[in-house]
Amino acid sequence: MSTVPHASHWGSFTAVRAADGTVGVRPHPDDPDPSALLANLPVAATGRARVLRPHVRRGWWEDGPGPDARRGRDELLAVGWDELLDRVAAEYRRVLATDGPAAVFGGSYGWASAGRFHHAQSQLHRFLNCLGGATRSSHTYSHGTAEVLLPHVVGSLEPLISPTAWSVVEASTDLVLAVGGLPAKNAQVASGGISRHEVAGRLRAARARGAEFVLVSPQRDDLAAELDADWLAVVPGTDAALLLAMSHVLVTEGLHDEDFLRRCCAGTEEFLASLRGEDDGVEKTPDWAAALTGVDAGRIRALARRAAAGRTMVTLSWSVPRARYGEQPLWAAIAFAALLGQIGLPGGGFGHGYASTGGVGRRAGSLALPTLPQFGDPLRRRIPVARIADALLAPGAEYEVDGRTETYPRLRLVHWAGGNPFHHHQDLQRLQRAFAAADTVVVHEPFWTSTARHADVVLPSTTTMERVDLGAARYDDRIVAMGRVHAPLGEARDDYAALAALADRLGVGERFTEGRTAPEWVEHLYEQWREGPAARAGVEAPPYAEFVAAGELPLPPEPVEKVLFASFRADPQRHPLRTPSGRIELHSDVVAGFGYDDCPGHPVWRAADEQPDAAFPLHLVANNPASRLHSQLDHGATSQASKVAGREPLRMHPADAAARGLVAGQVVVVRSRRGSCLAGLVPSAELREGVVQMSTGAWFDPVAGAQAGVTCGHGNVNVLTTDVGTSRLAQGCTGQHAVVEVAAHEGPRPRVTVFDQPVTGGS
Ligand code: PGD
Repeated sequence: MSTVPHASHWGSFTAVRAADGTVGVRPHPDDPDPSALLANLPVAATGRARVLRPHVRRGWWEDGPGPDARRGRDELLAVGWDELLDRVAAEYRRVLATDGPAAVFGGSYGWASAGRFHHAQSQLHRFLNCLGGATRSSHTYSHGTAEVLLPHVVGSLEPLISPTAWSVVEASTDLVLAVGGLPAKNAQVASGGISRHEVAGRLRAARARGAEFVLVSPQRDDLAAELDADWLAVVPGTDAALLLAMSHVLVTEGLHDEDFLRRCCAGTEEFLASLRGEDDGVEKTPDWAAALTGVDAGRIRALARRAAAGRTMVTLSWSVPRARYGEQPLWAAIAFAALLGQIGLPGGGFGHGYASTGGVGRRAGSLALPTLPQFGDPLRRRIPVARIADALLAPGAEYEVDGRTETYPRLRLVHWAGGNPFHHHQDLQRLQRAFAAADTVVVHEPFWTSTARHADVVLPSTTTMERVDLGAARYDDRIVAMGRVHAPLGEARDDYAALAALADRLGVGERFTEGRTAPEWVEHLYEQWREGPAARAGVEAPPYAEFVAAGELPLPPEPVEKVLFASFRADPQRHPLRTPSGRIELHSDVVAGFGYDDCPGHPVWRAADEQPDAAFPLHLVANNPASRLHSQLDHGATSQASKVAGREPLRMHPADAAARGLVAGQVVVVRSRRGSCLAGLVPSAELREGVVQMSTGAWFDPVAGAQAGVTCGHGNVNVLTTDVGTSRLAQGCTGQHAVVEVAAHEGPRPRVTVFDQPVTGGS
């Protein structure tokens, strides 16, 4: 038996390898609340659903590159690394010679795996930068809307990256107003790694001290039951209306802080005029909001008064803006917090994304981490991350974003490593058409995800357990010496090795590798960090060999218990925000100047374009899963244990189930205007009536679906969602909501085949 320290996005752990090769995991002993997702990891070492050899799509191999609707349906051929990389290099030469680097899409969005050196996008971006760059993506699916809006409103991304520390909330907040909740499942995950899961403990301690919680969400279990929260079961997509009405109550009852508004905010008059209905003729009263949100007007009034009566932290989850007009609830939450006048005070104000990952609100280390140099992107051509299908389908088309009019480039070669767009993107049938428009799709993947199955070239990647690396993250309190747990399965190679071999063929091998092997790079990055940022910060880091022997290196805790915008509040003249006014912009002349009717110059409420109707009467909440990280290791033990009749579970209020004659455990078909999928029914009173919930991340299984007369036989929720941006301002992801109908599934039940090895031929 061997034991090896290791790290993942959902926790540090010790990998235990038995004599028969099986791998087990033991959580880090310092972790007070280890994640159940650790149990998904052992499947990676079994070979199930692993890409074990390089593969190529027959049509591409035999007929050459070009748009092809057979992508995703064609036969895959197992071929040798060398012959395949020769062909990929030839395709790179062709595309670069005819259309230049902008015709290569290297955005390659995705969470990939923990590990500073082997981080898949960093590897791919470095490789592409050696070749003159590529079209990349800007912002994220997680919080892309906030990334565009917040600079206009508060001048930075601080509320999202490093809001007031959890320890301050725990000690000082009287009322946590959690819009979108503080779901424990999301706090179990943090990009790059997390050694101690603390959020549940922080919340428990705050409650024990006397803090009270109010949950605004269509789902009651978006906040732990032990916190005794008052639950406002809003209609999905109406949070902005609720917050505007609560703002209206503060102003009409004189509960707003005029001094704070005068000193620290700009555009207050325009915002207040809009609350009075002077812009659209609609006064934003609690009665107005009650009809939209489904929350009684009396409760809205009472909540506004309660928020003004003590120290209130307004939190908005990252999920709420991930919907059409998602800019509005975020801006409305900031405006409500501004009216309360507690921004910059301990435990008051607002934060965006507490518990959306385990990192937000934890120590935000100022210490730079070991980082693979990228050389800089010479092209600097970006598309908004969630507009990938638009770009592939409409080269040359104009689109608007953040006040600019841009043009989509003609994308010929799509190169993806460390992401799963056939899980994460919306309207997957449209994405299939978009991928069909490319000349060539190259995917590096350890697993036969649906993205791998939609590629022309599939390069088998190692998993983290097959390589050494440095586990470190901005919010974590240690660096982990990630050890190699077992040898690569099949012919899998590190993404670094695959890209180095391709770089060699393209004449940039020496530049890409600088003559180092992967283990040499890991040691080099550590030593550079030890002698540079660590030494400058007074961190006594041992030499690499000693660090590896110890297994991890604790990092010093942050000295300050951060209060967001404390210095700004204390002296807005000396510490202005980086907005045009230097203050919090409740109305932005810049945004107003863009002239966007879908995102005017101050927070408003907009009804999503699609509303429930006779054909699709149910709201769907398509949120992140509890049983896996996104789509990662969907075939692992925890994720598989969550399935119902082998399908992704769909939760539905018992009254809605009864009205349709549906029972627990039944296989149902979920339909929207875009597509349909099978699911396993779970009746649950944790939901508001009229709302169903299904998590993202079940691997898209269109083959089985076609046999059953549905789009996906397994339950990938993104066959149901709409592929439109939040607004012309941010063009963010809107995957969180859709409208659907649910019915019993009749007829033969297709087998879920997406975890099987694909049927392949030989070249
Ligand atoms: P993951 O499943 O994490 O999803 O989308 P994302 O693409 O990040 O995909 C990571 C992939 O990287 C996996 O397939 C994994 O196997 C692969 N991988 C891991 N390690 C390596 C490696 O070392 N090398 C290579 N080559 N590959 C590796 C997540 C995205 O989904 C996000 S962040 C959000 S917040 C969105 N949320 C929603 C939502 O709320 N609702 C809907 N409907 N849709 C969403 N999609 C978005």
